[in-house]
Amino acid sequence: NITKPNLIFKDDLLTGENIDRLTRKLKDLGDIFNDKAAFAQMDGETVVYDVESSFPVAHGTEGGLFYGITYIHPGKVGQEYFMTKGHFHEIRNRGEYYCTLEGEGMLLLMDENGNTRAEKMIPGSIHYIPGNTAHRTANVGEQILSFSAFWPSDAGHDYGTISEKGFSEILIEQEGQPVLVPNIKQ
Ligand code: S6P
Ligand code: ZN
Repeated sequence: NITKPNLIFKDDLLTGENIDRLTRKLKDLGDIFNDKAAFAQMDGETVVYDVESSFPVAHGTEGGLFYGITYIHPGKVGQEYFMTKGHFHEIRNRGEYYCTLEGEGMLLLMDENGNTRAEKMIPGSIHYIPGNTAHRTANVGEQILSFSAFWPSDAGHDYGTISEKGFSEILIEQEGQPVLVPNIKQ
C-alpha cells in the first residue's frame, strides 16, 4: 500500500539482480526512538520505512554510484516522527545527494563534532550531504515521504555510532510543528 512516484521511477526500472529491497519495522528500530513507554504501546510489526536500492557495481567499488528510493510512512512514536536509523558512511568523507519525490520531511545532518542541523524536504528539493556528516530523515507530514538518494559505491554504512549515541538533537512535534530539541540521551 505504498504510493510510488510514477512520474519518474517505474517498477520495471527497479527490477533485476542488483536490486535490493528492505523494510524496517518498529521492532527493528527499538534503539532510535526516545519515548520507550510510547514505543512499548505500539505494534512492532508496523512498517516505518522501505528502501529499494540499485547496486549496478559491487559494494566497495571505487568510482561507482548507487541509487535508492526510501519511502517513510507517516507516524510518530510519542512526539517523535517516524524516521530512518541514520548513519555515517564507513568511509567518512563520502558525500551523498537526496532529492525529495513526494511528501514532507526533514533531513537531519550531524557533523563529527555533534552539531546537528535540519533541512526541510518538499517535492523537488535537492539536498547535498557533505562527507563526515551523519544523516537521518523524518516524515513530518501525513502521507508517505519518498526521496531518491545517490551515493558512492565505496561509501559503506556505519550504523553503530548513531545506534549508540543517537543524534545530538531529536525532531519532535510541538504544537503541530516539527522542532529540534537537545537529545537528553547524550
Ligand atoms: C544510503 C542512503 C539511503 C538510506 C535510507 C535508509 O547511503 O543514505 O538510501 O540508506 O534512506 O536510511 P538508513 O539510515 O536506515 O540507511
Ligand atoms: Zn547515506
